[in-house]
Amino acid sequence: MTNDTESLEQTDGFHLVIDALKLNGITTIYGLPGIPVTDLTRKMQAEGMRVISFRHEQNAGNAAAAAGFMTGKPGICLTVSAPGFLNGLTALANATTNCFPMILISGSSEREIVDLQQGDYEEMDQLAIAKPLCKAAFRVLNAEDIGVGIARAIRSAVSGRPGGVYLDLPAKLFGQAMDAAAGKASLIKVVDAAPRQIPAPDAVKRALDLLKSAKKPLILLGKGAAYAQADADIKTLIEKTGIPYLPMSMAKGILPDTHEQCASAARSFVLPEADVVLLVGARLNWLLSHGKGKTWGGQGHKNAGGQKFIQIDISPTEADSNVAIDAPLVGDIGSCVSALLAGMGSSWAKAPAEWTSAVADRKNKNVAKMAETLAKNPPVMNYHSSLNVVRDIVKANPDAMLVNEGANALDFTRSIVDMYKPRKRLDVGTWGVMGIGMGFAVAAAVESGQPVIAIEGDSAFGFSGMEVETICRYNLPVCIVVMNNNGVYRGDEVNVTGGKDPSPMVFVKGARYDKMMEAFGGVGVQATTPAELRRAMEEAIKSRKPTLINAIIDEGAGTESGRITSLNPTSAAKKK
Ligand code: ADP
Ligand code: TPW
Ligand code: MG
Repeated sequence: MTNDTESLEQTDGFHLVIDALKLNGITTIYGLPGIPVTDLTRKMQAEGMRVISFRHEQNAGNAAAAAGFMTGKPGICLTVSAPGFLNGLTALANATTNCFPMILISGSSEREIVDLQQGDYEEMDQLAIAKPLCKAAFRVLNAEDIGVGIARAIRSAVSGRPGGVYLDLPAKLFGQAMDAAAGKASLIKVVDAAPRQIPAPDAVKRALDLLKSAKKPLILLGKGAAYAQADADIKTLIEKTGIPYLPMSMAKGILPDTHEQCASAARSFVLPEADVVLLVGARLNWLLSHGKGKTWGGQGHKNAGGQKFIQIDISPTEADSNVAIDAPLVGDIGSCVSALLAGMGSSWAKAPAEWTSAVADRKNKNVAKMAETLAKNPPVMNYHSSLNVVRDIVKANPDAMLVNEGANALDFTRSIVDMYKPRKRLDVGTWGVMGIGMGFAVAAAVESGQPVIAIEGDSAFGFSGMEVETICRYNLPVCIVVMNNNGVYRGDEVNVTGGKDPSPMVFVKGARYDKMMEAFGGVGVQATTPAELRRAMEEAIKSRKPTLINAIIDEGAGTESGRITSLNPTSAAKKK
């Protein structure tokens, strides 16, 4: 029997998931197969989706998160039940922390067995576990609800403050059959998934009044500003006002770091000196010393420095999270910046020359000092002499993506390697998490089609290093540089007891990470000098072959925790 919405043909849960994703423009999946999603991955590939299959779910999840940041569409990670789900969950929580849109789709076991705790294969109440770690979590029990489930997941991930979403798909769902036409009719193409949020006119006026009163204004760009893809308006705002700006790590390149108003090299001068600070998609969290304390010119670590703040953010509850925000501007960055520009009109006065030239003086001095250090070529390669090479390579290849993790390997790369284009730099983000490297590198290559340079501490690399096989399998143009100093922060620590075990901070000395890449058919190179590093990187970019360069770094060159040594707790106990 047929009527308008019924046909002789049938569809099933597998195909409805695929059709719902494709209908919403999602064509790439990062995941790892197994019960109950093995056939789903096969069918996805058969239906024309790109399925990137990883060696560990955390890396697939990190890839999905990076894809979300780069494209503004939710990146999708697909995992198996319980342990696979948990492996992916770290990446989901990290994506949420970073405000990157991603959806973790996980298969799960039989509801009735899980709920009675009867010991099913990979039994776990995944929905309950995911909930506190992401923005939203949904479960679909019936095939006819797949369309709604995926639509809700997409909207939740990208609207408002972006973040991670969990979508639980129990095994039984995939096999459920239903009429094909009715199935098709049940799917939803999400309209305007991330609606613009226009700031209120009085909030715009308040912000402009405060900015106008500033004698020493400063603009801080965060990764929210990069994510928002409002590059042209942000550039106009900065150049029209003449205000010095500081990019946070992943905001580097929204304007080229070589821009004359970029104050990165004068950070410790502009933060305490500024009187009005305009935050664009940047939170006053630990990365900005919570907006107070010495960094900001405050007397003690709890004292504010006296700056007035304007904060552009899509989340209305972000303001006042650390210090008072005098002019919150709630809306999407594109709409907020264009409202500011409209309100400024054509006769807006530039930032006072006294301030901008003081910033320029400080900056030029520091840049000259850095140039001297970079020009040195010490007998054993260190962070400066090696990263001077990376700096040149990135300059010559501004479209390449840069992935970066580690402690010293992170901090020195961030300050030495200039970025020239928006959303090219992917790093450890808000948590300072190790392990994003290879997942981010895979997504960077897959989503951009550009060469990827991954600058990795040797410890950092170890968290996701097995994915070099994935990089070789998909033949991705990824050049990994392992900054090998034989350990975490430094490689020269010893076991103070004199016992046989090494210090907890060090690794096997002289490890050949390059051989790992060779094991899977990629190119492995050992580099002990800047010249060798340069040659190998140039060749990797040119050939687009998966490459791992084991760069030997002076094992005594680093400092504990890089730039954040002071965050290590020290004992207050008096010692005799
Ligand atoms: P950073 O670490 O670079 O300082 P954060 O991750 O702390 O940046 O801050 C990013 C901020 O950007 C978050 O508070 C988030 O709500 C905000 N945000 C993200 N996307 C948008 C957008 N499209 N419009 C406005 N704010 C956004
Ligand atoms: C998930 C703690 C911060 S940085 C780091 C660790 C272990 C590695 C630093 O050594 P690396 O870099 O990468 O060799 P370098 O150049 O200084 O020698 N576990 C997680 N996240 C974090 N941040 C840690 C541990 C950590
Ligand atoms: Mg190291």
